Amino acid sequence: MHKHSALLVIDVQPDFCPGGPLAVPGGTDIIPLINQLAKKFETVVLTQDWHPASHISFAANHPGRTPFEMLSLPYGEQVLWPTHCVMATEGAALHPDLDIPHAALTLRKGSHQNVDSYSAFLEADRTTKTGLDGYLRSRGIEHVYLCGLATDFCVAWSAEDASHFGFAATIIEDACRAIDMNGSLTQTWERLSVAGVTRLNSKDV
Ligand code: VGL
Ligand code: ZN
Repeated sequence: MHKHSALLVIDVQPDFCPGGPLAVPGGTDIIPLINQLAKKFETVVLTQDWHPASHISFAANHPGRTPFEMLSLPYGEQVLWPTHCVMATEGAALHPDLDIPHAALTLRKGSHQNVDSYSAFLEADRTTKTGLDGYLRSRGIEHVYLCGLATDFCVAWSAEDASHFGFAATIIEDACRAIDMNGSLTQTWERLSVAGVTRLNSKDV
């Protein structure tokens, strides 16, 4: 792979895999493929969704609310999720089957109590940066490839922001799995194509 390309492996964590509280169907099936893909990239960044137990995105922190309802917050509409990826718990660890020893950076996101962060670049307030844009830029990266969980949330938001920050962005479609809540996957692909994000099959990487 070109030295100006990086692979972002988004949120491959037990809590998003079958058996976890926010299981993405087929979540573990993509891990062998991701391990193989990563061998093609010199620069690999892993991300972890990483929330305090008191996080604003958890339905459990809003009495009377249930998971998958929407809540209006100062920064916009927030999906209320089952409690997931609580910092330093086993479910928030990198999945033990990930085998990417050369990954140079693990980036944690979503640790501010009052703001969610699907994106690996920008929190949901759309102003607080994680610093990933600067990290990639200072390493000469121009093209970001994305894989992981979940296609229609953290992968999509990260891809859209990568494009927004001036990187070419490509989602490796068969190396992702979606939550697909109320048609969110179809809407997401439409939004991504407007943002200039491209999609590719792993065999074509
Ligand atoms: C994610 C919902 C809540 C994701 C993270 O990784 O796609 N989805 N937090
Ligand atoms: Zn989360």
